[in-house]
Amino acid sequence: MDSIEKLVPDNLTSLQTHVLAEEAKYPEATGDFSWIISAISLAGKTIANKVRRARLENVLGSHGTENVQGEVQQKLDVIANEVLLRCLGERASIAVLASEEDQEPLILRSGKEGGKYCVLFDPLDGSSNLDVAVGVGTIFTVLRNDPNVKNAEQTVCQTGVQQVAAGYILYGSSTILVLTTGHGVDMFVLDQAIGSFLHVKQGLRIPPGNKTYSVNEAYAEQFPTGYRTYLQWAHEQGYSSRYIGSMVADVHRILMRGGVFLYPSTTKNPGGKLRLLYEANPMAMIIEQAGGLAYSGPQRTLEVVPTELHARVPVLLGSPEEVESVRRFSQE
Ligand code: P6P
Repeated sequence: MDSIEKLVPDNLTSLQTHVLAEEAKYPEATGDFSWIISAISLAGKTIANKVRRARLENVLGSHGTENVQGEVQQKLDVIANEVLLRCLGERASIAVLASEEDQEPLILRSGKEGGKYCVLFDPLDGSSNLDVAVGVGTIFTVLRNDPNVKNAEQTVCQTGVQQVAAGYILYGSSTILVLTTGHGVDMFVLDQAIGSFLHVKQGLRIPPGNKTYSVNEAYAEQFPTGYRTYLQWAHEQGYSSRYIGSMVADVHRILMRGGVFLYPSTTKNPGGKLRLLYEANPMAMIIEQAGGLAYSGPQRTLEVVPTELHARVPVLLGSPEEVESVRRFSQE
């Protein structure tokens, strides 16, 4: 298209353009997966608008209920959850939807009825930061439905290596969508003027190292000894600390600049705080696809066998050099 005079400098490659172009590479593709990504995109745009208008529309603060995790639900947790369930619920290829906010998975249809995929998500991770306008996010993962497994929770309890796709939408100073389908990591930015996620980075790679760690040091006394020793070493090495307390924002910074994010097991959360299926696994897939590493205790996160939908794990992820520095001390 070089012949066309470039009077229009605008980026005209949208998420839809990119996903359909990827789909065209696979003759056997039916378009079902692309249709799911389109639903996630629509949900993300809707949630982004509600997040930005939260204080104006008086939807900040607690919804007055607790989720399955026993955490107080923010009004926007419930709103974001409903938006995702409605957008995805209309996709005929989805068998099961599962959310951090709901105890049980939502069964939409069987494999025989066309249910090819399962979509799991944390609708608004970090939502306790909303009232102070800190970046929050939606984390999602796509799995294949196993028609031979009748129990919905068993169907979604797949190891991270089985993920078809994973991504997040960061509602920050801009609205960023990061997506991997197992062939590298792509980044899109929402242009609100035209309502489209525009493709800004292809084949995103995490910097190999960066002397920055991201952890809630208030819990340091509760960490396993090796992690405390690592922190002492990092202080001596002149590391800087960056911690937002919103996983999507913290991990996005690590993806873009390098460094290491860690949420070890603590005496309060001996199995870790972050959820395996819809937080750790999607983030681990993205970080690995970008050339980084992700561990949960001694195991590669993507190989941890889930015991239940809301299973929690410790998380250590980031630049290879930085993750290995932690592992030298944690001896896991
Ligand atoms: P803490 C938010 O509640 C969250 O689930 C993640 O987004 C974040 O990384 C973590 O918990 C923060 O936990 O214990 O440091 O407040």
